[in-house]
Amino acid sequence: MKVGLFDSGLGGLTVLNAIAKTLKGAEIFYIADTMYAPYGDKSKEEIFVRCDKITKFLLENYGIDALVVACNTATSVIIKHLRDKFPFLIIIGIEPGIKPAISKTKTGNIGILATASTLKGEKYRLLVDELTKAHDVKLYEQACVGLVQQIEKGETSTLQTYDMLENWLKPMLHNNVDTIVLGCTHYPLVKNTIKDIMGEDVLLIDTGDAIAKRLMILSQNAGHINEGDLDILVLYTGTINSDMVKAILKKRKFEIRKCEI
Ligand code: DGN
Repeated sequence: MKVGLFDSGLGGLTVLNAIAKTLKGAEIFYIADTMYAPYGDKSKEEIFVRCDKITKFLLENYGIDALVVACNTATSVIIKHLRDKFPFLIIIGIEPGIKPAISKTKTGNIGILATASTLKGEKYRLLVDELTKAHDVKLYEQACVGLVQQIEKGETSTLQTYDMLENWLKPMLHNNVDTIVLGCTHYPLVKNTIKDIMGEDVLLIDTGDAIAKRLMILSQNAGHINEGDLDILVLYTGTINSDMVKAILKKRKFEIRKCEI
C-alpha cells in the first residue's frame, strides 16, 4: 500500500509516527510544504492550490492509494473540495478530537488549542455547535498564533515558547480545565511544555492514533497484508530542520530530500 501524507511542515510527522506504530509493509510519502508554511495565515484559495498540487504530485510520482491530510487547518478549510476533485482517491482528514475530550472530561471544562483558521473553519464551527447543544460542557478555545513557527524552529521547550503557552493556558488552569484538545498536528510536539504548565494530570487529546486506526481498517479492506518494513520518504519544499525530523521519527529509518511542487 502506498500512502501520501502532507502538512505545512513538521506537524504531520506526529501523525506519521502514529501510523508507523500499526501499519507494516507499506510505503509512506510525506510532504512538508515548508516553502508555503504556515497554512494558518493563507486564504482558502491559496491553501486549496497547494493541497491540489501536492495531491497531483503524490499521485503522478508515487501512485498513492490513500492520502492523509495530516493538517487540521487544511482539513478544516478544503477537504471537501479535495474529495470532490479526486473522488477515486481515499482521503482521510484530521479534526480536533472534541468528541473524545467530551467523553473523558470530569470537570466539563475543555480547552481547545488550534490555529486561527481551524477555529474559524465552517466544518469545525458546525461540529462545535452540534456537540455543545448535546452535551453540558464548556469549551475554552485558543488560537495559538506563532506556535507552529516556534516548533518549526525546534523551540519546543524554550522560555519564549513556555511564555506563549503559559499566557494561553493560565485562563484554562483557572477555569478548571482538565482536558485539552491538541487541534493542530504540531502541538503534540509541545506536550511536555503544556504539562509543565497545566500539571501532569491534564489529559491531552490528539487524533493521530484515530487516523492510524482508520487507515489500518481501509488497508485491511483493500486486502493489504500488514507485514514487513515500512519505507518512509520525507520530502520538503522549502527548508527543514532535519534534526527535528530525526527527533520526531525517533529510531525509524527514513530518507529525506528536497523537492519542487
Ligand atoms: N500542523 C498544521 C495543523 O494541524 O493545523 C499547522 C498548520 C499551519 O501551517 N499553521
